[in-house]
Amino acid sequence: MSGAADLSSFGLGSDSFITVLTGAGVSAECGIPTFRGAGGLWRTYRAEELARPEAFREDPRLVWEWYDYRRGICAGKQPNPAHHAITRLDEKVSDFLLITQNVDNLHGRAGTRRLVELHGNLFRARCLDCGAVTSDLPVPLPEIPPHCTCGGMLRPDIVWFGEALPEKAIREASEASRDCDLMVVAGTSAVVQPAASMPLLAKQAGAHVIEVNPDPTPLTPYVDLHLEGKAGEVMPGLVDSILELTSP
Ligand code: BV8
Ligand code: ZN
Repeated sequence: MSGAADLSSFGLGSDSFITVLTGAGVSAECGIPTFRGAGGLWRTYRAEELARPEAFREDPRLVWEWYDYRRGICAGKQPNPAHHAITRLDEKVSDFLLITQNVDNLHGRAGTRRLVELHGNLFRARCLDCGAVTSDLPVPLPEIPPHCTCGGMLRPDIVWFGEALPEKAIREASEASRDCDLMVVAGTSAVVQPAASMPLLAKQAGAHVIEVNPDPTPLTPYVDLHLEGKAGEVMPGLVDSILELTSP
């Protein structure tokens, strides 16, 4: 389905603040398994079992093997038309922010600059001892678990279940959710908090919310428009429709 839509009733103009919230579904057409879809398994584990601080404490090697496996998958993929469509919004809309739950770095590689990574990034790691953050770890890792130049063990710079999101990311994303005129929610099952509450924050603050997903989600009953389809097929047309209304 094309994403071209009649948004004339949304009252959008050149001064509109446009936000986009993305989840793993936006990267599905790159061949990256989503979390809760069929491909969400690795060996015999589910993401929720390994993406936890307790799992890392118990077996840092196993958790790093999982992350290195995912780093290898993502490093070999290219952004898809959905990533590029979002970058077009970033380049052409004066007031814009992408809020992503994704850690695959594909939005950054597609050239989107105004983005908040709620859950961190697969290609960054943080030292447990000195706190230094590095983005220079080779793919695949030469040693598992990797160590910092200070000798401390590195952990993925990822927000695990039960961990607080980075303060700055939460603040920026929540403010944008409350201030925006339109939020496009693409490729998320809308179950993981606090991200899943952000479209409701936007709606309650008076924004219009558009959902792009082949399937309904818990958010669907609350959105102004649900475009049923794959993000790579829907987003380019939807972005065209938005830019028609917001271009000066
Ligand atoms: C926090 C990094 C508090 C890891 C991720 C009960 C028990 C325990 C905890 C909780 C609980 N209830 C609530 C919680 C909190 C918990 C939570 O929400 N759990 C859920 C599962 C119920 N949240 C947390 O723990 C968060 N922290 O609350 O901290 C706190 C406060 C102060 C001090 C201490 C603590 C932390 C959450 C972050 C977890 N980390 N990622 C890693 O990647 O390894 S979350 C992980 O899920 C990914 O980031 C992913 O993005 C995210 C959400 O999943 P989706 O992106 O939506 O992906 P999913 O597979 O689910 O869905 C894909 C969708 O795409 C589907 O709808 C599908 O239809 C669609 N799709 C498929 N193909 C396409 C498509 N759409 C478009 N196009 C396509 N082609
Ligand atoms: Zn260190």
